[in-house]
Amino acid sequence: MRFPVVLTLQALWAGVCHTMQHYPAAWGHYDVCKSQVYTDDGLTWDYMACQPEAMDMTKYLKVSVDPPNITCGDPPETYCALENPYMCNNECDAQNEDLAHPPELMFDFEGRNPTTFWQSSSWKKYPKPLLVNITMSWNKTIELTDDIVVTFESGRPEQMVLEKSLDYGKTWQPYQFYATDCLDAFTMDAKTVQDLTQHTLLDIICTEDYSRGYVWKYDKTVRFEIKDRFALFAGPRLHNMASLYGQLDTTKNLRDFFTITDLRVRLLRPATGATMVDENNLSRYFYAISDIKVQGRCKCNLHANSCVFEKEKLSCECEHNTTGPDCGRCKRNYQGRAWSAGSYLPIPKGTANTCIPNNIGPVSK
Ligand SMILES: *[C@@H]1O[C@H](CO)[C@@H](O)[C@H](O)[C@H]1NC(C)=O
Ligand SMILES: *[C@@H]1O[C@H](CO)[C@@H](O)[C@H](O)[C@H]1NC(C)=O
Ligand SMILES: *[C@@H]1O[C@H](CO)[C@@H](O)[C@H](O)[C@H]1NC(C)=O
Ligand SMILES: *[C@@H]1O[C@H](CO)[C@@H](O)[C@H](O)[C@H]1NC(C)=O
Ligand SMILES: *[C@@H]1O[C@H](CO)[C@@H](O)[C@H](O)[C@H]1NC(C)=O
Ligand SMILES: [Ca+2]
Repeated sequence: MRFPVVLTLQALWAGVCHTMQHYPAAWGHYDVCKSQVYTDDGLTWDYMACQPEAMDMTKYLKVSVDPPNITCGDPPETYCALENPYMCNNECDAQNEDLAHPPELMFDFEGRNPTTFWQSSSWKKYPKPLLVNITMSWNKTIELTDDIVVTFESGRPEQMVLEKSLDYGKTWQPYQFYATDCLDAFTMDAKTVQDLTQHTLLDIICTEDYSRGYVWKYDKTVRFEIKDRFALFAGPRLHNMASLYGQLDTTKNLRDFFTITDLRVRLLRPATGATMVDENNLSRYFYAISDIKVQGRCKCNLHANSCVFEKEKLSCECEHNTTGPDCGRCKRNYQGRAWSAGSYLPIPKGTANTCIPNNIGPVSK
Protein backbone atom coordinates (compact mmCIF):
# COMPACT_ATOMS: atom_id res chain seq x y z
CA MET A 1 0.00 0.00 0.00
CA ARG A 2 1.18 3.46 -0.80
CA PHE A 3 -0.33 6.82 -0.06
CA PRO A 4 1.11 10.26 -0.62
CA VAL A 5 1.88 12.51 2.30
CA VAL A 6 1.62 16.06 1.25
CA LEU A 7 4.52 18.10 2.52
CA THR A 8 4.52 21.32 0.59
CA LEU A 9 1.84 23.72 -0.50
CA GLN A 10 2.79 23.14 -4.10
CA ALA A 11 2.47 19.41 -3.67
CA LEU A 12 -0.85 19.97 -1.91
CA TRP A 13 -2.14 21.92 -4.85
CA ALA A 14 -0.92 19.28 -7.29
CA GLY A 15 -2.53 16.58 -5.11
CA VAL A 16 -5.86 18.38 -5.16
CA CYS A 17 -5.66 18.71 -8.91
CA HIS A 18 -4.99 15.03 -9.36
CA THR A 19 -7.75 13.78 -7.11
CA MET A 20 -10.21 16.02 -8.90
CA GLN A 21 -8.95 14.69 -12.24
CA HIS A 22 -8.85 18.27 -13.29
CA TYR A 23 -6.59 18.82 -16.27
CA PRO A 24 -6.02 22.51 -16.80
CA ALA A 25 -7.09 23.91 -20.13
CA ALA A 26 -3.67 25.29 -20.93
CA TRP A 27 -0.08 24.24 -20.42
CA GLY A 28 1.04 24.66 -16.85
CA HIS A 29 0.60 21.19 -15.45
CA TYR A 30 3.62 19.08 -14.36
CA ASP A 31 4.55 21.69 -11.79
CA VAL A 32 6.16 19.37 -9.21
CA CYS A 33 9.46 17.52 -9.75
CA LYS A 34 9.35 15.37 -6.62
CA SER A 35 7.31 14.69 -3.53
CA GLN A 36 7.80 12.60 -0.41
CA VAL A 37 5.67 9.52 0.06
CA TYR A 38 5.28 6.89 2.76
CA THR A 39 5.68 3.35 1.55
CA ASP A 40 6.07 0.10 3.46
CA ASP A 41 9.79 0.96 3.58
CA GLY A 42 9.18 4.35 5.17
CA LEU A 43 9.56 7.84 3.77
CA THR A 44 10.95 8.02 0.23
CA TRP A 45 10.95 10.37 -2.72
CA ASP A 46 8.67 10.05 -5.66
CA TYR A 47 10.00 11.77 -8.82
CA MET A 48 7.83 13.21 -11.55
CA ALA A 49 8.21 14.90 -14.92
CA CYS A 50 8.09 18.66 -14.38
CA GLN A 51 8.34 21.88 -16.35
CA PRO A 52 8.46 25.60 -15.57
CA GLU A 53 5.38 27.76 -15.93
CA ALA A 54 4.80 29.61 -19.16
CA MET A 55 5.72 33.28 -18.94
CA ASP A 56 6.09 36.48 -20.88
CA MET A 57 9.34 35.78 -22.69
CA THR A 58 9.85 39.33 -23.99
CA LYS A 59 11.30 40.30 -20.60
CA TYR A 60 14.32 38.12 -21.22
CA LEU A 61 15.27 38.74 -24.83
CA LYS A 62 17.93 40.72 -26.62
CA VAL A 63 16.66 42.57 -29.66
CA SER A 64 18.60 43.74 -32.66
CA VAL A 65 17.33 45.70 -35.63
CA ASP A 66 19.13 45.39 -38.98
CA PRO A 67 20.35 47.41 -40.74
CA PRO A 68 21.37 49.19 -37.52
CA ASN A 69 20.67 52.71 -38.78
CA ILE A 70 17.18 51.91 -40.07
CA THR A 71 15.52 53.12 -36.82
CA CYS A 72 14.08 56.59 -37.48
CA GLY A 73 15.25 59.89 -36.06
CA ASP A 74 18.87 60.21 -37.11
CA PRO A 75 18.53 62.63 -38.86
CA PRO A 76 15.06 63.72 -37.65
CA GLU A 77 12.24 63.00 -40.05
CA THR A 78 8.56 63.90 -40.45
CA TYR A 79 6.06 61.30 -41.64
CA CYS A 80 2.69 61.58 -43.30
CA ALA A 81 -0.29 59.34 -42.69
CA LEU A 82 -0.68 56.54 -45.22
CA GLU A 83 -4.35 57.34 -45.72
CA ASN A 84 -3.83 61.12 -45.89
CA PRO A 85 -0.62 62.60 -47.36
CA TYR A 86 -1.59 66.05 -46.01
CA MET A 87 -1.62 64.79 -42.44
CA CYS A 88 2.05 64.96 -41.53
CA ASN A 89 2.35 65.24 -37.77
CA ASN A 90 4.36 62.10 -37.01
CA GLU A 91 7.82 63.29 -36.07
CA CYS A 92 10.81 61.17 -35.17
CA ASP A 93 13.95 62.55 -33.55
CA ALA A 94 16.38 60.15 -31.93
CA GLN A 95 17.87 62.97 -29.84
CA ASN A 96 14.56 63.92 -28.26
CA GLU A 97 13.22 61.37 -25.78
CA ASP A 98 9.60 62.28 -26.49
CA LEU A 99 10.04 61.86 -30.24
CA ALA A 100 12.43 58.89 -30.35
CA HIS A 101 11.22 55.42 -31.35
CA PRO A 102 13.92 52.94 -30.29
CA PRO A 103 13.49 49.12 -30.50
CA GLU A 104 12.80 48.72 -26.73
CA LEU A 105 9.39 50.31 -27.25
CA MET A 106 8.21 47.08 -28.90
CA PHE A 107 8.56 45.29 -25.56
CA ASP A 108 7.61 47.84 -22.89
CA PHE A 109 4.41 47.64 -20.90
CA GLU A 110 1.57 48.46 -23.29
CA GLY A 111 -1.62 49.79 -21.81
CA ARG A 112 -0.74 53.38 -21.45
CA ASN A 113 -1.98 56.01 -23.84
CA PRO A 114 -0.63 56.96 -26.29
CA THR A 115 1.07 53.74 -27.37
CA THR A 116 4.84 53.58 -27.55
CA PHE A 117 6.46 52.11 -30.65
CA TRP A 118 9.57 51.45 -32.68
CA GLN A 119 9.61 53.08 -36.10
CA SER A 120 11.78 52.72 -39.19
CA SER A 121 12.89 55.54 -41.43
CA SER A 122 10.65 55.98 -44.45
CA TRP A 123 10.91 54.37 -47.88
CA LYS A 124 13.09 57.13 -49.27
CA LYS A 125 14.98 54.79 -51.59
CA TYR A 126 11.87 53.46 -53.36
CA PRO A 127 11.81 51.38 -55.57
CA LYS A 128 14.73 49.71 -53.79
CA PRO A 129 13.04 47.44 -51.23
CA LEU A 130 12.74 48.67 -47.64
CA LEU A 131 14.14 45.68 -45.77
CA VAL A 132 14.35 45.39 -42.00
CA ASN A 133 15.11 42.44 -39.74
CA ILE A 134 14.02 42.44 -36.12
CA THR A 135 15.82 39.65 -34.31
CA MET A 136 14.92 38.46 -30.82
CA SER A 137 17.44 36.24 -29.05
CA TRP A 138 17.16 34.38 -25.76
CA ASN A 139 20.40 32.37 -25.74
CA LYS A 140 18.21 29.61 -24.29
CA THR A 141 15.86 27.06 -25.80
CA ILE A 142 12.25 28.00 -25.27
CA GLU A 143 8.99 26.21 -25.95
CA LEU A 144 6.26 28.45 -27.31
CA THR A 145 2.93 28.12 -25.51
CA ASP A 146 0.81 30.83 -27.09
CA ASP A 147 0.43 32.79 -30.31
CA ILE A 148 3.17 35.19 -31.35
CA VAL A 149 1.45 38.54 -31.85
CA VAL A 150 3.06 41.52 -33.57
CA THR A 151 1.05 44.76 -33.29
CA PHE A 152 1.73 47.40 -35.88
CA GLU A 153 1.31 51.10 -35.28
CA SER A 154 1.71 51.68 -39.01
CA GLY A 155 -0.28 49.71 -41.56
CA ARG A 156 0.55 46.01 -41.51
CA PRO A 157 3.31 45.14 -43.98
CA GLU A 158 2.42 43.92 -47.45
CA GLN A 159 5.18 41.34 -47.25
CA MET A 160 6.79 39.82 -44.21
CA VAL A 161 8.32 36.55 -43.01
CA LEU A 162 8.50 35.22 -39.48
CA GLU A 163 11.57 33.04 -39.01
CA LYS A 164 12.95 30.95 -36.17
CA SER A 165 16.28 29.53 -35.16
CA LEU A 166 16.89 26.52 -32.96
CA ASP A 167 20.67 26.88 -32.88
CA TYR A 168 21.25 30.33 -31.37
CA GLY A 169 20.98 32.13 -34.70
CA LYS A 170 23.34 30.01 -36.82
CA THR A 171 20.58 28.76 -39.12
CA TRP A 172 17.09 30.09 -39.76
CA GLN A 173 13.88 28.47 -40.96
CA PRO A 174 10.68 30.24 -41.97
CA TYR A 175 7.71 29.87 -39.59
CA GLN A 176 5.17 31.69 -41.72
CA PHE A 177 4.94 33.96 -44.76
CA TYR A 178 2.60 36.95 -44.86
CA ALA A 179 1.59 38.91 -47.95
CA THR A 180 -1.25 40.76 -49.61
CA ASP A 181 -0.64 38.42 -52.54
CA CYS A 182 1.16 35.19 -51.60
CA LEU A 183 1.55 33.97 -55.15
CA ASP A 184 3.09 37.20 -56.33
CA ALA A 185 5.33 37.73 -53.31
CA PHE A 186 6.50 34.20 -52.52
CA THR A 187 5.08 32.00 -55.31
CA MET A 188 3.04 30.20 -52.68
CA ASP A 189 -0.69 29.52 -52.60
CA ALA A 190 -2.49 31.50 -49.92
CA LYS A 191 -3.62 29.37 -46.96
CA THR A 192 -4.92 29.99 -43.50
CA VAL A 193 -4.24 28.09 -40.31
CA GLN A 194 -7.76 26.60 -40.66
CA ASP A 195 -6.56 24.74 -43.76
CA LEU A 196 -4.07 22.76 -41.66
CA THR A 197 -4.73 19.23 -40.43
CA GLN A 198 -2.86 16.98 -37.98
CA HIS A 199 -1.05 15.70 -41.05
CA THR A 200 0.05 19.09 -42.39
CA LEU A 201 0.56 20.84 -39.06
CA LEU A 202 4.26 21.32 -39.71
CA ASP A 203 3.72 22.82 -43.18
CA ILE A 204 4.99 26.34 -43.57
CA ILE A 205 2.22 28.42 -45.09
CA CYS A 206 1.78 31.84 -46.64
CA THR A 207 -1.27 33.68 -45.40
CA GLU A 208 -3.06 36.77 -46.70
CA ASP A 209 -5.16 37.02 -43.52
CA TYR A 210 -3.12 39.79 -41.93
CA SER A 211 -2.19 42.10 -44.75
CA ARG A 212 -5.15 42.53 -47.05
CA GLY A 213 -6.15 46.03 -48.16
CA TYR A 214 -7.27 48.53 -45.56
CA VAL A 215 -8.24 45.88 -43.03
CA TRP A 216 -5.26 47.05 -41.00
CA LYS A 217 -7.13 50.16 -39.95
CA TYR A 218 -9.26 48.04 -37.63
CA ASP A 219 -6.94 45.17 -36.79
CA LYS A 220 -3.29 45.95 -36.45
CA THR A 221 -2.03 42.55 -35.37
CA VAL A 222 -0.14 39.88 -37.27
CA ARG A 223 -0.18 36.46 -35.64
CA PHE A 224 1.61 33.17 -35.73
CA GLU A 225 -1.10 30.83 -34.56
CA ILE A 226 0.35 28.41 -32.02
CA LYS A 227 -2.92 27.65 -30.24
CA ASP A 228 -4.78 26.72 -33.41
CA ARG A 229 -1.99 24.26 -34.12
CA PHE A 230 -2.18 22.79 -30.60
CA ALA A 231 -5.93 22.51 -31.07
CA LEU A 232 -5.43 20.07 -33.94
CA PHE A 233 -4.41 17.57 -31.25
CA ALA A 234 -5.91 18.96 -28.08
CA GLY A 235 -9.29 19.91 -29.53
CA PRO A 236 -10.92 23.34 -29.63
CA ARG A 237 -10.33 25.21 -26.34
CA LEU A 238 -7.44 22.79 -25.73
CA HIS A 239 -9.50 20.57 -23.41
CA ASN A 240 -7.56 17.43 -24.28
CA MET A 241 -3.98 18.38 -23.47
CA ALA A 242 -3.24 14.73 -22.73
CA SER A 243 -3.52 14.01 -26.42
CA LEU A 244 -1.19 16.87 -27.29
CA TYR A 245 1.33 15.88 -24.60
CA GLY A 246 1.25 12.31 -25.87
CA GLN A 247 2.04 13.51 -29.38
CA LEU A 248 4.79 15.86 -28.22
CA ASP A 249 6.36 13.00 -26.31
CA THR A 250 6.59 10.69 -29.26
CA THR A 251 7.14 13.09 -32.15
CA LYS A 252 10.42 14.98 -32.07
CA ASN A 253 9.57 17.05 -35.16
CA LEU A 254 6.42 18.29 -33.50
CA ARG A 255 8.25 19.18 -30.29
CA ASP A 256 11.00 20.96 -32.23
CA PHE A 257 8.45 22.88 -34.26
CA PHE A 258 7.38 24.82 -31.17
CA THR A 259 10.94 25.16 -29.83
CA ILE A 260 13.15 28.17 -30.55
CA THR A 261 16.22 30.02 -29.38
CA ASP A 262 15.63 33.07 -31.59
CA LEU A 263 12.86 34.67 -33.63
CA ARG A 264 13.17 37.03 -36.55
CA VAL A 265 10.57 39.28 -38.14
CA ARG A 266 11.68 40.06 -41.71
CA LEU A 267 9.87 43.13 -42.97
CA LEU A 268 10.01 43.08 -46.79
CA ARG A 269 7.47 45.65 -48.01
CA PRO A 270 5.58 48.27 -46.01
CA ALA A 271 1.86 48.97 -46.25
CA THR A 272 1.01 51.14 -49.25
CA GLY A 273 -2.76 50.76 -49.12
CA ALA A 274 -2.87 50.91 -52.91
CA THR A 275 -1.52 49.26 -56.02
CA MET A 276 0.53 52.36 -56.86
CA VAL A 277 3.16 53.85 -54.60
CA ASP A 278 2.96 57.65 -54.41
CA GLU A 279 6.51 58.50 -55.45
CA ASN A 280 5.98 62.16 -54.63
CA ASN A 281 5.45 61.47 -50.98
CA LEU A 282 7.46 58.54 -49.72
CA SER A 283 7.06 59.84 -46.15
CA ARG A 284 3.82 57.85 -46.08
CA TYR A 285 5.59 54.48 -46.17
CA PHE A 286 7.40 53.03 -43.17
CA TYR A 287 7.12 50.32 -40.52
CA ALA A 288 6.12 50.95 -36.93
CA ILE A 289 5.56 48.25 -34.30
CA SER A 290 4.08 48.95 -30.88
CA ASP A 291 4.17 45.51 -29.32
CA ILE A 292 5.43 41.95 -29.79
CA LYS A 293 4.07 39.14 -27.62
CA VAL A 294 5.96 35.92 -27.10
CA GLN A 295 4.70 33.51 -24.44
CA GLY A 296 6.66 30.39 -23.67
CA ARG A 297 8.49 28.36 -21.13
CA CYS A 298 12.13 27.41 -20.69
CA LYS A 299 12.83 24.03 -22.21
CA CYS A 300 14.21 21.94 -19.34
CA ASN A 301 13.55 18.48 -20.77
CA LEU A 302 10.94 17.87 -18.04
CA HIS A 303 13.66 17.95 -15.38
CA ALA A 304 12.95 21.36 -13.76
CA ASN A 305 9.94 23.32 -12.62
CA SER A 306 11.70 26.65 -12.44
CA CYS A 307 13.87 28.74 -14.66
CA VAL A 308 15.86 31.70 -13.36
CA PHE A 309 17.15 34.84 -15.02
CA GLU A 310 20.66 35.52 -13.75
CA LYS A 311 23.52 37.43 -15.30
CA GLU A 312 21.29 38.33 -18.26
CA LYS A 313 20.56 34.71 -19.00
CA LEU A 314 17.77 32.21 -18.43
CA SER A 315 18.64 28.79 -17.09
CA CYS A 316 16.75 25.82 -15.76
CA GLU A 317 17.10 24.89 -12.09
CA CYS A 318 17.67 21.23 -12.79
CA GLU A 319 16.38 18.40 -10.61
CA HIS A 320 16.59 14.63 -11.03
CA ASN A 321 20.40 14.92 -10.86
CA THR A 322 20.58 16.51 -14.28
CA THR A 323 22.54 19.63 -15.21
CA GLY A 324 23.20 22.09 -18.06
CA PRO A 325 21.18 25.09 -19.26
CA ASP A 326 18.38 22.77 -20.50
CA CYS A 327 19.04 19.93 -17.98
CA GLY A 328 20.35 18.12 -21.02
CA ARG A 329 22.84 15.82 -19.32
CA CYS A 330 23.46 13.88 -16.12
CA LYS A 331 25.51 15.34 -13.28
CA ARG A 332 28.95 13.96 -12.70
CA ASN A 333 28.74 10.79 -10.62
CA TYR A 334 25.16 10.27 -11.83
CA GLN A 335 25.96 8.65 -15.12
CA GLY A 336 24.75 5.20 -14.14
CA ARG A 337 22.65 5.13 -17.30
CA ALA A 338 22.32 7.31 -20.38
CA TRP A 339 20.61 10.68 -19.88
CA SER A 340 17.10 10.89 -21.12
CA ALA A 341 14.43 13.59 -21.13
CA GLY A 342 11.47 13.16 -18.82
CA SER A 343 8.24 11.98 -20.37
CA TYR A 344 4.73 13.42 -20.21
CA LEU A 345 3.43 9.88 -20.12
CA PRO A 346 1.64 8.39 -18.34
CA ILE A 347 -0.69 11.36 -17.82
CA PRO A 348 -0.87 13.14 -15.42
CA LYS A 349 2.45 12.70 -13.59
CA GLY A 350 4.66 11.49 -16.40
CA THR A 351 7.98 9.74 -15.89
CA ALA A 352 10.98 11.54 -14.42
CA ASN A 353 13.75 9.44 -16.01
CA THR A 354 16.13 10.58 -13.29
CA CYS A 355 19.86 10.21 -13.61
CA ILE A 356 21.19 7.51 -11.31
CA PRO A 357 24.53 7.21 -9.49
CA ASN A 358 27.48 5.58 -11.24
CA ASN A 359 28.29 1.93 -10.65
CA ILE A 360 24.91 0.86 -9.41
CA GLY A 361 22.97 -1.81 -11.17
CA PRO A 362 19.79 -1.02 -13.08
CA VAL A 363 17.26 0.80 -10.91
CA SER A 364 13.67 1.20 -11.91
CA LYS A 365 12.38 4.72 -12.58
C1 LIG B 1 17.73 39.41 -42.64
O1 LIG B 1 17.99 38.06 -42.31
C2 LIG B 1 18.12 37.19 -43.41
C3 LIG B 1 18.34 35.78 -42.90
O2 LIG B 1 17.33 35.40 -42.00
C4 LIG B 1 19.27 37.65 -44.28
O3 LIG B 1 19.36 36.82 -45.42
C5 LIG B 1 19.04 39.10 -44.70
O4 LIG B 1 20.17 39.57 -45.42
C6 LIG B 1 18.84 39.99 -43.50
N1 LIG B 1 18.46 41.32 -43.94
C7 LIG B 1 18.90 42.41 -43.35
C8 LIG B 1 18.34 43.69 -43.86
O5 LIG B 1 19.72 42.40 -42.44
C1 LIG C 1 22.75 53.35 -43.17
O1 LIG C 1 24.14 53.25 -43.35
C2 LIG C 1 24.53 52.87 -44.64
C3 LIG C 1 26.04 52.75 -44.69
O2 LIG C 1 26.60 52.63 -43.42
C4 LIG C 1 24.05 53.88 -45.67
O3 LIG C 1 24.38 53.45 -46.96
C5 LIG C 1 22.56 54.03 -45.56
O4 LIG C 1 22.10 55.05 -46.40
C6 LIG C 1 22.14 54.35 -44.13
N1 LIG C 1 20.70 54.32 -44.05
C7 LIG C 1 19.97 55.23 -43.43
C8 LIG C 1 18.49 55.02 -43.42
O5 LIG C 1 20.45 56.20 -42.87
C1 LIG D 1 24.97 32.42 -24.00
O1 LIG D 1 25.03 31.60 -22.86
C2 LIG D 1 26.27 30.96 -22.65
C3 LIG D 1 26.15 30.08 -21.42
O2 LIG D 1 25.16 29.12 -21.60
C4 LIG D 1 27.36 32.00 -22.45
O3 LIG D 1 28.61 31.38 -22.31
C5 LIG D 1 27.38 32.93 -23.67
O4 LIG D 1 28.30 33.97 -23.46
C6 LIG D 1 26.02 33.53 -23.91
N1 LIG D 1 26.02 34.28 -25.15
C7 LIG D 1 25.54 35.51 -25.24
C8 LIG D 1 25.60 36.13 -26.59
O5 LIG D 1 25.06 36.09 -24.29
C1 LIG E 1 4.47 65.16 -48.72
O1 LIG E 1 5.53 65.07 -47.77
C2 LIG E 1 5.96 66.28 -47.17
C3 LIG E 1 7.00 65.93 -46.15
O2 LIG E 1 8.02 65.14 -46.68
C4 LIG E 1 4.84 67.06 -46.59
O3 LIG E 1 5.29 68.30 -46.09
C5 LIG E 1 3.74 67.25 -47.60
O4 LIG E 1 2.66 67.95 -47.06
C6 LIG E 1 3.30 65.87 -48.10
N1 LIG E 1 2.09 65.87 -48.88
C7 LIG E 1 1.93 66.22 -50.16
C8 LIG E 1 0.56 66.02 -50.73
O5 LIG E 1 2.81 66.67 -50.85
C1 LIG F 1 20.32 13.29 -6.57
O1 LIG F 1 21.46 13.21 -5.75
C2 LIG F 1 21.27 13.52 -4.38
C3 LIG F 1 22.61 13.41 -3.69
O2 LIG F 1 23.55 14.24 -4.31
C4 LIG F 1 20.24 12.59 -3.78
O3 LIG F 1 20.01 12.91 -2.43
C5 LIG F 1 18.96 12.72 -4.57
O4 LIG F 1 17.99 11.83 -4.08
C6 LIG F 1 19.16 12.46 -6.04
N1 LIG F 1 17.96 12.74 -6.75
C7 LIG F 1 17.50 11.98 -7.73
C8 LIG F 1 16.26 12.43 -8.42
O5 LIG F 1 18.03 10.97 -8.09
CA1 LIG G 1 5.11 49.63 -26.85
